Amino acid sequence: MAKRAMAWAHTARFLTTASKLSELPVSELPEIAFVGRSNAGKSTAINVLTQQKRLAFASKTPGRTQHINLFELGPKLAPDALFADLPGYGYAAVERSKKLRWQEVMADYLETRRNLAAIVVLLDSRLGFTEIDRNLLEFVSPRVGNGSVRLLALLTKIDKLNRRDTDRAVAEASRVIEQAATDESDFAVATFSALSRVGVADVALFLDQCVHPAAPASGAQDLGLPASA
Ligand SMILES: Nc1nc2c(ncn2[C@@H]2O[C@H](COP(=O)(O)OP(=O)(O)O)[C@@H](O)[C@H]2O)c(=O)[nH]1
Ligand SMILES: [Mg+2]
Repeated sequence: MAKRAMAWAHTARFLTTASKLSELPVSELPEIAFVGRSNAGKSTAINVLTQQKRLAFASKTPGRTQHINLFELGPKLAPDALFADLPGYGYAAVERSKKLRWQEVMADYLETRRNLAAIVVLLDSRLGFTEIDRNLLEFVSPRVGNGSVRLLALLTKIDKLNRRDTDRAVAEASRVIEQAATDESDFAVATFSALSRVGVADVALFLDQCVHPAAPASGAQDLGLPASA
């Protein structure tokens, strides 16, 4: 199962980039949005998940990618899903006016994008949900709560934490989600490391099942646990 899900994730290819919502193509394909603070490890995670080194530019300069980048997945002639890489938020050095504009674009996107099927929130496992991530969680929880959108909180850079701190980070993230969630079954927490590749298969499975819900569900139940950390 994981193998098939990972092979599917590897089919990702660049589709288009947009600096505002009106530039995004309307699509009926289920779309998975990747969001997170600048430097949370979003670009790295997308690159590892799709096994493509520079698909989402892992920029050394946080806050730079101020566009929504769309990637297409599935067979070339019959694409079955889209990934949307949203700009990182919370980077202090970004000009205030630009920041506000981007918060608006992102809020609009998360609220109105019709084909949105899942949101992956990337969190540096050493920081967990910061205030700005909690705001985002609260903002999207109505859409997640009504069952149309699923949410995965991904604790990144888990290689930086020992076992005990990993357990603590997972418990804390789960607690935050429980507070925001109306229906917990739409939320999941997973650990991730681009270095050790912990969680790569779990994320692929989660996303694959969001997009292909008829597929057998083995493995998805493990997502709440810091499995192989
Ligand atoms: N140790 C470790 N470092 C990571 C991991 N993922 C990302 N990083 C580092 O964290 C920094 C930010 O990563 P990046 O993917 O550019 O973050 P983004 O701003 O969210 O796109 C970079 O220096 C990465 O090398 C990980 O799994 N483990
Ligand atoms: Mg990035």
